[in-house]
Amino acid sequence: MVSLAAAFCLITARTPNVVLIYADDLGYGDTSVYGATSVKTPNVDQLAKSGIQFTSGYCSSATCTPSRYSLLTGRYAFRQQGTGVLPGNAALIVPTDQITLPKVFQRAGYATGIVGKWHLGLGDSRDQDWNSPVTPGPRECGFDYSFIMAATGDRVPCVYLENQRVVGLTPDDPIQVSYAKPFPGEKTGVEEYDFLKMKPSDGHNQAVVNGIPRIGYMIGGKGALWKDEDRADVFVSKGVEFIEKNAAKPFFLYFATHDIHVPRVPHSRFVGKTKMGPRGDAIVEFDWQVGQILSALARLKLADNTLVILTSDNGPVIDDGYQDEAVERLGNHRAAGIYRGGKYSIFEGGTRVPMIVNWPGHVKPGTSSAMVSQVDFLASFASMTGLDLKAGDAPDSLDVLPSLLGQSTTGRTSVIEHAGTLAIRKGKWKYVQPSERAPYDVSTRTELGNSRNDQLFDLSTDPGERHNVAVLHPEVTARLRKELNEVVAGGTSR
Ligand code: NG6
Ligand code: CA
Repeated sequence: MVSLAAAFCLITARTPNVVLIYADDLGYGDTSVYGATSVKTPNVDQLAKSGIQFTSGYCSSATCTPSRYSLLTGRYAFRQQGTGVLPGNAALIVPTDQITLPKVFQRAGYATGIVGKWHLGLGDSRDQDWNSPVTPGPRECGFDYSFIMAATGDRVPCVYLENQRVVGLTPDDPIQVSYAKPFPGEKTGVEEYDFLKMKPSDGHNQAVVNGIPRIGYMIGGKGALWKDEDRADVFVSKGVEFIEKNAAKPFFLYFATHDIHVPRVPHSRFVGKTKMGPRGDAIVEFDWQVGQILSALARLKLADNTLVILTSDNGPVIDDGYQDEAVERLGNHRAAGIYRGGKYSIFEGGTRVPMIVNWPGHVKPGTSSAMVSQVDFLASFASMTGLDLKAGDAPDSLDVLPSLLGQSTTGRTSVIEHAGTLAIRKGKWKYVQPSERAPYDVSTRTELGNSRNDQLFDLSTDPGERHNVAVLHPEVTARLRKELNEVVAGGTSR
């Protein structure tokens, strides 16, 4: 008879470490392996070519917070109010009494860590004291270790938190954060306009940190303020340190880069590496980070026992509120590949994202058209580590492990896409529910995809969603509308 402890060892002995590299705003067509020619991404390409490159990988929503919420909870974000793009002082939105992706790994004896962008709120109210440990946060969600930025690069507080404490803070210079009004004496992006390193194209005119205007106000914490140019180096060093410290145990590292989100301020090593300006250079900086994580795994002889997933939290955006020449220097680069729309959009460009799974010697290299969503990672890794999910846990997470490992091409049969408006993709069909929302966003120049009428697209012949065939196929439209409504009303889809 196998003792419980021995059984535990048997399971953990054969399950790999997992490193999830989560890009911000990286579009389907932004890497060379997915078709880009104006930027070279050798590390991403190598990962894809020696692993499985998915062509129907989805994030759950066309913006950051809801996608990250779904990734960690296995629940579609449209089910919970308050999962839209959060300010930097939002309270934690992930329920701490429920299963999460890192808790799945913790239960299997893994060390768990997050390095990078969080953007799921911290603390239990909007008046957190940033001068003390801010809780609840990553730890209460299942991460043993965290080194994070609270929200986005363009939102205050512009500091890192390590294990939920602001890094580099000194007692004589406490930090204060507000999303309501500037602090007495604080100079904003409006007053500092002429001196800004990067000027806004929309919004982004409040606190000025490192010469860059942000959203929200803050004062104090001078020794804690980040330098955008160093962020990739900082995250890489913390990510590699986590891997080194846990090399002897199984570990799960959620490595969530700031790249290629705005403000795009890559390190001088990457400036000018593409003709596309900061947005292209940020892709190169992202690719460099991927390379650094992979070489650390190789150096520590962990590569063969580590499953690496690379994906993005939403589709691409070109002008996201700063004058960084992304539009002017785009050339013929198609950030969403053949797909229409991008970040914020219900068209495929919003949620169909790059997705790569690599596990040397275990997954057979190739491409896969299996439909998989990031909301499925929780149930899939529960399956991999032998954890039975209870009814009600992770209500939208499906076990697609065989597809993730390239042993099946089935994947899920349908997926919900979310950009405020909801859509359902099933096989070749995609149905978009009618919406009163605007069809186009002028400031980001995004085709949002909304229409007051039902929309139906045949993605097999029309991946670019140009021809609404809802009136030609009323029965398909009705069937998909019904299925979408059932997923919404049912509270679960598992
Ligand atoms: C928008 C910001 C944009 C970006 C986005 C969130 C303006 C004008 N635009 O409100 O710059 O921060 O929110 O991006 O402020 S996400 O990837 O975190 O969802
Ligand atoms: Ca994002």
